[in-house]
Amino acid sequence: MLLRNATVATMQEGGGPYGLIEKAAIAVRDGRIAWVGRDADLPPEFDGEADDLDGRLVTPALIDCHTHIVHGGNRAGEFEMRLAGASYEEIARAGGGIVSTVTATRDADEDALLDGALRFADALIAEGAAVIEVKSGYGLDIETELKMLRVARRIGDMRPVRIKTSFLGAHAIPADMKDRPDSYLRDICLPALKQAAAEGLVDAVDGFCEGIAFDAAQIETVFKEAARLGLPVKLHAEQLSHTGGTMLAAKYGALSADHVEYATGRDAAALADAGSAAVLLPGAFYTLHETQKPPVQAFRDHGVPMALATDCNPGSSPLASLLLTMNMGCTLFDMTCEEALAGVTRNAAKALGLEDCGMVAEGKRADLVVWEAERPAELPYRIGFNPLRRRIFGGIG
Ligand code: DI6
Ligand code: FE
Repeated sequence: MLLRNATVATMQEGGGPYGLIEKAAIAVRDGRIAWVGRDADLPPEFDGEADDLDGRLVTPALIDCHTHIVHGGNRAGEFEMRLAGASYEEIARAGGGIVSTVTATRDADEDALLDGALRFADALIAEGAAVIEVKSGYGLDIETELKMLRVARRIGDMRPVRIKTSFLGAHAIPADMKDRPDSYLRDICLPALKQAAAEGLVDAVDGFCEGIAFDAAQIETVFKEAARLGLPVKLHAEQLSHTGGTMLAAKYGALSADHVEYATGRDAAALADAGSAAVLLPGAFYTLHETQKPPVQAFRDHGVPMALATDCNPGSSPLASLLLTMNMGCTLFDMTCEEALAGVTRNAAKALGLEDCGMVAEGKRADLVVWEAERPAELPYRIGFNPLRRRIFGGIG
């Protein structure tokens, strides 16, 4: 495959805004990018039959590095309750929230869960996603946590997309163990993690460190097990309050700390030292009418890579669009358009520990999107409009 006369946002660092190359060519061989640069400089060995893109924008394919797309049921009723004045935390404490999705997920069989998840995956793919991270965490028993992860893997068999799984057994305390979070972790969560890891179902280990979920000491027991199993960690941290999750994540060299609205400058420094990314989730911020914005300037100052993701889930972020997520990153979190695009490409790859994607560069996978657009700012700029023209996955498409 040879693409010519393109405007390529390579997203390579140090190459000016967006790593942009105008009048560019991209040569693809064996599903990888064999060459990218100015059209005029194309080496003869790559010359041949080409697609003339007429100046259209090409970016790396998008990456959604934080989703909960495998789940049963929906929570439209809670949406109505929140509109009538109930808070997310009140609903969670009253047995709604995550725990209600747990019931629906336990009740659903694998095929039904897969059907539901594919609808969200398809929406993400239609906007150019090539990698989707999928979490467990709506099972809270061994059988259902494993079922969710198996369904997540099956998405990758059914669609041209790569799936990265995160075990999120420490997401909530099941209703029948409400007052025994430590027993839940010891007797269910950790055994589920061990079994899921033994079956090759886990790429990373996640947790929810929050007043309505687990404290940092409890999450640490899960991280210790992850370390024993040789699995990387990530964490839902400082979403609704500051509970020290970011520091814990940094201590364990996490791939990322996610949400992080209540993170401090010290947290940002710790993430930078640990080489962890901050994953910003404006869909949850928007849905919950939050007002505390993540410390974007501190992340910039400390050089923490900022990723953006949908957090697609039935409760706090019923959002299945990375383009809208980019728009929200700009409008709600004051990110630049370049930061928004890096957030769903290069930095999303970092948040998943992936080194073979997220940039248009020699040797990376040929996961690309051709947009009906001339410049990168057109992607986060529009709302509810998809300018995708062509999606290339592993050199095919
Ligand atoms: N934080 C979130 O945003 C999701 N999980 C989490 O720990 C919310 C999940 C839900 O409300 O169902
Ligand atoms: Fe989440």
